[in-house]
Order: sequence, then C-alpha cells, then structure tokens
Amino acid sequence: MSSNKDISPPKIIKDRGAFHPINHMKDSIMNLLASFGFEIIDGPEIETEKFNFDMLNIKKTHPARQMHDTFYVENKSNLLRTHTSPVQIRGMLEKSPPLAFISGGKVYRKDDDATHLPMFHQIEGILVDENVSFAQLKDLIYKIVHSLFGEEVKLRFRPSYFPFTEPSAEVDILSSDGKWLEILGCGVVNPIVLENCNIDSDSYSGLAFGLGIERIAMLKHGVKDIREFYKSNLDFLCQFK
Ligand code: 2NL
Repeated sequence: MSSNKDISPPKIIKDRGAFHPINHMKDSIMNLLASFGFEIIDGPEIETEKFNFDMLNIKKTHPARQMHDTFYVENKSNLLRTHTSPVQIRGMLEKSPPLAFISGGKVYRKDDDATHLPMFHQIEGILVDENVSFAQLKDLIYKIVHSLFGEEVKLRFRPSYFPFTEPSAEVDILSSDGKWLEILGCGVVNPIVLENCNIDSDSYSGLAFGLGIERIAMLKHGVKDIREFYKSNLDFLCQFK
C-alpha cells in the first residue's frame, strides 16, 4: 500500500441555496416601507389599457403606449403591465382614504441593453390623506434613501414630468466619484388620477414614488450590466449571499 494515499473523507458540500439578489433587494425595500406603515398589495401582471394607462392620465397619444414600447397581448385588448401603478389604482378603487399602499413585482417594456431589460422589477408606493404635501414626500424619500444608502449620502430633487404626478421629481444620489445618479421618481399625485379613482381631490391629496429594483441593486453593488442578474452564473450570483 502506498504511503501517500489520500485517506481524507469526501468533501462535504456546504453550499446552500440563497435568495436571488433582486428578490433579496425587493424584500428588504418592501420590509423597510412596511415598517413605515405601508400596506403591501398585489395585482395582475396582465393588465388592460384602462388600468395601465387611462386611469393614470397617460393619454392615448403617449409614446409609452406604442407597440415598440409596450408588449400587447390578445389583439391589443390586454398588455403586460409597464409599471406597478395599476396595482395602486385597483387598491384606491377598493378602499377609501386615508390609505398607504406599496406594490412590487415584475414589469415589462420593449427594451434590451446594458441598463434596460424587457422584464425588470419595480416598487411603487402611494399615500393619500388630507393635506398631504410635497414636504411630506421629501421627508419620506430622505428616510428611504438614507436607509438604503446610509445616512451620509447626499441627494437632490430634480424637477421632472410624469402624467400621474404634479409636481414631479427625480431623485439623484451623489456617487463617490462625484457623479449624480438617478435612483427614483416621485411626485404629488395628479388630482385627475384621484378623481379617476372616485377620491375627492378637494378633500384629499397624495404622494407617490416608484423605483427600479435592478437599478438600485446595480448602484449598491457596482454592477455595470443589468443582464448579469439573469445569466444564472453562480460565480456572479453567489457574491451576494
Ligand atoms: C419611476 C417613476 C413613479 C409613481 C411612480 C404613481 C402611481 C399612482 C399615482 C401616481 Cl397610482 N403615481 N406612481 C409616481 C411617480 C413616479 O415612478 O421613475 N419609476 C422607476
């Protein structure tokens, strides 16, 4: 018998499964918002033009509706939701204010490059009550961004436009190399949207925000290409365990 025979026992494989980094990020943001008092609601991924566009004041001529941006199914009568907002519309039709909802999940757009995918994940929040103001929105966004990126991070509100909010803003954070990076969009809910949901816009106002989960994960982990998340490459995915 040779003296250099390896008598060690076979390797015990200790690698266990883990959450996908996008699901992990989704859960931590949802838990944070739930801790602020937002109620988690869900809705269908196959939607109608009414809930995905009309109710949100997105006009028939809006470019986002065109065949090259939206995935239509069944002869254009249905579509794959392009954002999670229709879930909140359904929530507002079901309940009356004061209300505070968050919804998160898959959304679909005809995009495909290093920073955009045809399927990505979004989280949106909406709060409707008496006397809700832009100041309250700013306070909430500061709390969210500071929890996500640390208390020291610098942020700025940049005027923007969405058909469903007025005024609207996009929020940027200052990266370590001095660049402003967009992380979310937000605004005061357009009274037209409240009225569409049978909410009296003289008595109530709202704030809303939306963020892309892949985008937040890319910024937090320094991932340069969004497609990395969906290649099932274990060397890449296991870095986030
Ligand atoms: C973005 C911007 C946003 C909302 C989403 C919203 C929903 C309802 C009414 C009003 Cl039902 N607003 N959602 C508002 C502002 C911005 O998302 O850039 N997301 C990635």
